[in-house]
Amino acid sequence: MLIRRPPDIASSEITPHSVYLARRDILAGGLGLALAAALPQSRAHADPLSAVKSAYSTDETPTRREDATSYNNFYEFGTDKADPAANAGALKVAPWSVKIDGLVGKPGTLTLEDILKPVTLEERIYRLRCVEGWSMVIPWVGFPLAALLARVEPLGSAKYVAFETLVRPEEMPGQRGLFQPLSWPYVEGLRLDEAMHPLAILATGMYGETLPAQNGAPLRLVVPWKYGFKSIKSIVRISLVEEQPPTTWKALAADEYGFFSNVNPEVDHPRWSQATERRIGEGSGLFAKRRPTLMFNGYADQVAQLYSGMDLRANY
Ligand SMILES: Nc1nc2c(c(=O)[nH]1)N[C@H]1C(S)=C(S)[C@@H](COP(=O)(O)O)O[C@H]1N2
Ligand SMILES: [Mo]
Repeated sequence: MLIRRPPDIASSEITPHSVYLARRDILAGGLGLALAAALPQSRAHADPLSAVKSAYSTDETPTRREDATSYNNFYEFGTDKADPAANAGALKVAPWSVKIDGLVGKPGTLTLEDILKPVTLEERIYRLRCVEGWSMVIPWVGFPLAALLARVEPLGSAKYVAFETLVRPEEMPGQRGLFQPLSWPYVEGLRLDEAMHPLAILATGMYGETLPAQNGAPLRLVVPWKYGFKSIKSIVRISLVEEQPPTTWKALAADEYGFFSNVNPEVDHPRWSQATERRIGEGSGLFAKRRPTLMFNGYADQVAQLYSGMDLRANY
């Protein structure tokens, strides 16, 4: 694998300065949830986060923002963990629109502003568990994917949701040149009932600020009970479909990465154990602590029923 050392660029230089959202007032939502969103005008003048935690948040200590924004997987910007932070500043995130098509009553292309207008953003602290054995705890700012899907009115024949990332080689160095680690666009998918689960969110921010490009600006999926690669970044298309859609990592190595990719400490990756994980920020090298990995990444109470009766070894 080609490894390049990226130039050292301060994170303040690579954060998009555009801001899509004005500060919103804290609202009390249904089900006793306190929902809120407050996004700063820019990183340099970041307002303190006044959002109230969603009922779906963990109370674990968040990973340091510097770690969550400098140790990334976003192969469109390179395969090294430092590449996205070094290269993603070139991504133009405004204007942005998402095509929503397939088996829906109301297909169309929505701008990011259209998508966000009717939603109330919530702060939700979720674990993101990567398949290679590391995890982070990130305060996301987002809204349930179900809210967007309901707006476009899925037809009865829709069984899966397919997602696509931007293809723009001029801005994405991983999409040009001799070494192309993946085929583009990066694609992912969920079963419709998984996509409608309230834990599945579309995030537009983290740490009370708009998403840094390296974390998937301006809109990315977060599915906290699945391995990290399901959480597709910089989404430009969402399609409702009848058949299970192709997914990037399964297309590359189907014996290693399945469609479901639920975090499961009992089902090893063919090349490594999935029983433990390293929490980013908790020591490194010889001093790295390892934690036991939890079934469904700790969200079993909420999501296990989605898979009742399924053989999770066969459906990895
Ligand atoms: N488009 C796109 N989305 C992607 C990836 C990618 O390479 N391209 N990498 C995935 C993987 S493997 C992980 S672990 C997470 C990492 O998200 P983070 O960098 O915000 O922690 O993004 C996922 N989403
Ligand atoms: Mo990953």
